[in-house]
Amino acid sequence: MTGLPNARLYAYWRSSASWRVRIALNLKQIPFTVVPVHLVRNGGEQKSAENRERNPMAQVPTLEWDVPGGQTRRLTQSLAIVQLVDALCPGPALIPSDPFVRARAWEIAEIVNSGIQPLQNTGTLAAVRELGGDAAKFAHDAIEKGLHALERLVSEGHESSFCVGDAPCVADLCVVPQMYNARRFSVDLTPFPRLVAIDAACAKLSAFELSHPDVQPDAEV
Ligand SMILES: N[C@@H](CCC(=O)N[C@@H](CS)C(=O)NCC(=O)O)C(=O)O
Repeated sequence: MTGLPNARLYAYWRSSASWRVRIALNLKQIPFTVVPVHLVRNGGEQKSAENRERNPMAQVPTLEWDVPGGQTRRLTQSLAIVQLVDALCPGPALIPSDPFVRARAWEIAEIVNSGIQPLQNTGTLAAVRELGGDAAKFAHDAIEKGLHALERLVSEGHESSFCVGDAPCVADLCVVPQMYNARRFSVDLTPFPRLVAIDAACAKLSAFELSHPDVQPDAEV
């Protein structure tokens, strides 16, 4: 019995926020079923009434699970979900215990979560296009700026293969999907050797392999 019985993850294969949650669940070895929500088809299934009901921002991911008494619980926002998974499920810690290392991990996670990803999200890029802007350049420049900040932070004071310690944590869960998006938007990764090395170290771990977009049930590769 896990802390999240019969977990269902409403997700899209290439959604970086969904990917963060998949890594968390896989690191904790929590069984879960992926329920695909297609972000492009039919004008975007995330905007459907069913998805709005489960996700107030009309986005993915949403995690749903059963609780005693026949009820279902639901949570949105990938980083809130990661915190809950870490608190409820045994296994490797996703959030470091040392106060400064923990704060640094959140600092890195927040640069991705609020400083980069929202600026290259499908909905934002559609709005940039509608306003007559160059969406690909907008996304490229936002990612490049964020990666410069991240490279500085992950280079400070330690030589480990991961963002802040000797094991992957919430920071790595955010950085790895963001590196995939950097490649999608043709960002030159030469100035970011530490981030490239962290991405490569994580890619070798089975929890990250299982979480990769290309192996999701709704992957279009
Ligand atoms: N802060 C949210 C971000 C969620 C988010 O931006 N989801 C994207 C996919 S990565 C989405 O659903 N985009 C479609 C849309 O906004 O219409 C989280 O961490 O869960």
